[in-house]
Amino acid sequence: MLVVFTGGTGGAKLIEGFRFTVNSKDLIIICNTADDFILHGLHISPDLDTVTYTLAGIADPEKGWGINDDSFVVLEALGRLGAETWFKLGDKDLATHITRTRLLREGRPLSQVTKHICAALGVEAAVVPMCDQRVATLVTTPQGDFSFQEYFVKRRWEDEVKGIFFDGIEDAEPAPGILDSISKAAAVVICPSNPVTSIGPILGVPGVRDALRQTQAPVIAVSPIIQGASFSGPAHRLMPAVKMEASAFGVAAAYADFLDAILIAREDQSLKSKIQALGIDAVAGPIRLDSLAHKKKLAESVLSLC
Ligand code: GDP
Ligand code: FO1
Repeated sequence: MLVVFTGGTGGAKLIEGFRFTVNSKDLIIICNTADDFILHGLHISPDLDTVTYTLAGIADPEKGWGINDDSFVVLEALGRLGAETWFKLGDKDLATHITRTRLLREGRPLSQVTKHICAALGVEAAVVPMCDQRVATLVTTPQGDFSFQEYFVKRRWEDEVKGIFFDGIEDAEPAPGILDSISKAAAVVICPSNPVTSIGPILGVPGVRDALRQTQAPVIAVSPIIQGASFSGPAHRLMPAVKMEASAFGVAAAYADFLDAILIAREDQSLKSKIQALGIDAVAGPIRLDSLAHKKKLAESVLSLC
C-alpha cells in the first residue's frame, strides 16, 4: 500500500505519475479538505475533485483543476441572475458538487460521499478526505480574514499574509482508515503540495502527525519549492507567515519529525548537507512536473527511493 498525502493541483501532478506506475488498488490518497467551501449553496471540495478527476483521466490538463472540455453555461446564467462568478465552476464539475451536496444533506459523511463519486467515475484508488468534519483555512491579512478560496482565487493571493488558521481542526478526527493505513503502509509519500495550506491541515488533524512519526514505513517528500520560489501559487509567501523558511530546506524542516527523505531540485543541490544535518536524506534531481513523461519519471524515482 502506498499512502499519499496531497493538496490539489501540485499533488495531482505526481499522482498522475503514480496512476501509470502503481496498481490503483494499492493507492490510498489522503486529501486536504481545508480549502472546501460553500458557494451557490453547494459543498465544493477542490482538492478531492482535482485528485479524483486526475485518477479518472478527465482532469483539465491546462488549468490543473476542473474537468477537461467542460462548458460554463450554468455559470454564465448564474451571473445574469446576480450570483458570484469569480470561482469558475464548469457544467460537468457542477454535477459533482450537486451530488456531493445532496449526499451530505442525506446525512452521509464526506468520506462515504467521496467513495460514491470515485466509484461512479471509475476511480479504483482510495481517495480519502483528511476528516469528515468541517475544517476551514482562514487567511489573516491587513484587509481582514478571508477563506482560502477568497484569498487565493477572488483576491489572487495579492494580500500580505499575517497568519493562517485552520478553523475547526482541534475537533476533527482522521477519516476512517487513515491512521491504520499509515501504520500498515509500505511507504508514505508527501506530494509537492503547499506545505502550509495543503499538507499543513492534514498534519493538523489530531493523531495524523503521531501516526507518521510512529510508522515503520519510509516517509518520502517531494519539494514544491525550487530556489526559494513555488512552481505555482503562494507557498513561498505563506511559509514565512508561519515561520517556515521559503526553501526546500524549509519544507524538509517542517516535516523533520517524521520525514526520512526528500527529493529536491537539482538547482537546490547546495541545500543537501543542511537537510542531511536534520537527519533527512536529500536527493537532488529533476522535480519539474510539466509533462506526462516527467510525472511518470518522478513517480518512479519516488518509488525507488521508497
Ligand atoms: P493546490 O491545493 O492547488 O494549492 O495544490 P497543492 O498544494 O497540491 O500544490 C501546490 C504546490 O505545487 C505549489 O506550492 C507548487 O510550487 C507545487 N508545484 C506545482 N507544480 C510543480 C511541479 O512541477 N513540480 C513540483 N515539485 N512542485 C510543483
Ligand atoms: N482556481 C482558480 O484559480 N480559479 C478558479 O476559478 C477555480 C475554480 C475551481 C473550480 C473547481 C475546483 O475544484 C477548483 C477550482 N480552482 C480554481 C482551483 C482550486 O480552488 C485551487 O487550486 C485549490 O483550492 C488550491 O488548493
